[in-house]
Amino acid sequence: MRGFRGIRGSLALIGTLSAATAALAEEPAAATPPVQVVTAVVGGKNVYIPSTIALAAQRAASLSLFNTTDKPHGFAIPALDIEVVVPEQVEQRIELPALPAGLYRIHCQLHEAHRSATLLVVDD
Ligand SMILES: [Cu+2]
Repeated sequence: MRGFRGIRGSLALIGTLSAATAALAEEPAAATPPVQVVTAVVGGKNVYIPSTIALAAQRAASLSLFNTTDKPHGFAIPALDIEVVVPEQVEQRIELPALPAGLYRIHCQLHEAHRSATLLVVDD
């Protein structure tokens, strides 16, 4: 039974954190830390980490794109007409507008073999 109470306690904590997150949601986007995305080589493949980037719908957000590799890489979201090139070993910020919920494909416009990612925008 102790384990069960432990889970309930954790759920209560999650509820508290959700309330805190909701309070933060009232802040303008500039006050919210950027969501961090890294381009890295994993197993010989260029990948985005994380490969699924989750954002709240209807809220502007900043992405910090850090290219840890030794080559420039792209970051394109065709549905949003976003296409940037991040030089090697550079961290670059991009601003996303408030978006409707949905799935948005992310890919590297420079390298077809670079593994793609997904922007998941959800109602909260
Ligand atoms: Cu690439």
